[in-house]
Amino acid sequence: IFSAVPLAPRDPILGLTEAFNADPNPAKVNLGVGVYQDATGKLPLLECVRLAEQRLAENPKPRGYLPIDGLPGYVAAVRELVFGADSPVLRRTITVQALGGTGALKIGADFLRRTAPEATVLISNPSWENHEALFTRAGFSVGTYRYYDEQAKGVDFDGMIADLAAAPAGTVVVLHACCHNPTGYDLTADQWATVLDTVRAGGLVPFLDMAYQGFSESLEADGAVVRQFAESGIAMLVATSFSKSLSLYGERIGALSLVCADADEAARVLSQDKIVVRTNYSNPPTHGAQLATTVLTDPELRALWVDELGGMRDRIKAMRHRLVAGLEAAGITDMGFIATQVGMFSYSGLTKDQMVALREQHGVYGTDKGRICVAALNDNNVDYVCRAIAAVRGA
Ligand code: PLP
Ligand code: TYF
Repeated sequence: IFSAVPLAPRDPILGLTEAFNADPNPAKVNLGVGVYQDATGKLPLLECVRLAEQRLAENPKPRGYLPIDGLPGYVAAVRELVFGADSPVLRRTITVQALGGTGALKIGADFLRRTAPEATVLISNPSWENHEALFTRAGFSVGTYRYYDEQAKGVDFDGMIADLAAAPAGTVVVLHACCHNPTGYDLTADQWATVLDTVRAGGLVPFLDMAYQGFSESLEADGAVVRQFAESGIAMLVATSFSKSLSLYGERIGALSLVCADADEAARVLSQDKIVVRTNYSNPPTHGAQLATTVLTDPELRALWVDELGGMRDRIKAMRHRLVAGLEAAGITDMGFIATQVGMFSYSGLTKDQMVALREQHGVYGTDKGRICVAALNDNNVDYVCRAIAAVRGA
């Protein structure tokens, strides 16, 4: 049965980490995968998480199965974080715990595929590599809407709106709520309002993906788009994740929320989402949910989290400026746009050949499309990266 199974290509991003790990170059720098590293180049264990873990360990609990839709306290805390504690939409919104943002997208995709088998999916061009694969595997035909304007180094907003306006009613539109991956270019508040009008007028189904809440401006500001969509009265889905914001990548802790027309519809939608969960993995794991709930619901730990998240955000911004300054010092004066981008990533404008040369000649790993993870830069590697970029640019 397995003899004819073909070898599948590696994940374009996670595959880079495998290549990085195998590289003997002592100066190597991994700017491939989107993982935040601290000023010493280490994956942080946030203090709020360490304290939450300590509290859980002091009061150990048995590990029964969770409800299919997740730990009730977790689900409630996520809903309040994403939509606001006093949001009018909570009574018609359901939330299920998910295996990271990816798991949330997949529950949503499987649910939509059964509910709207005729629908197609549109993702931004470009988008997170896994969007296309995930929705395609769920059975959808996946197209793109224009997003990145390479010449202008920004968003091709007119192109985006034209493509959304041309989409048939019922089309599922995947939107990055903040910190667009891979480009680092987000929409302005006015542009979001136009997107919402276009989505509503066209009867499209927005699926907001918010993997980086808190990494652009603040938890509140970054979540504003989700609230605006939710309160507009249209049906929508939101995938959220604590992988980055709590540095809990390996706990696989996220959530899918669906904003429905009324409470009755929400109950029916929840019942279907529970079938998706049950037939995939029955119910979610306990530990990450307990950690996140403890941090979100304890005022002291939550304040600490907001502070630590702000620290990660500020450090990334500082590294963007360091990178631009270092590039200028190395003779590259046309990459100042990096300081205007937001989130963990920068679309650097470097070509595939330059990215390959960065990797092979300098041990600096980014994606072939020119994406680099600025959240992995620090004072010890940024000058090396600047010199490497200058070398492959021929400066
Ligand atoms: N969506 C986007 C846009 C992402 O960049 C990521 C990154 O990991 C995810 C979803 C998935 O997040 P998670 O690691 O929580 O599954
Ligand atoms: O884009 C990134 O680098 C992050 C991490 O299959 C990631 O979103 C990358 C690939 C993947 C899962 C997570």
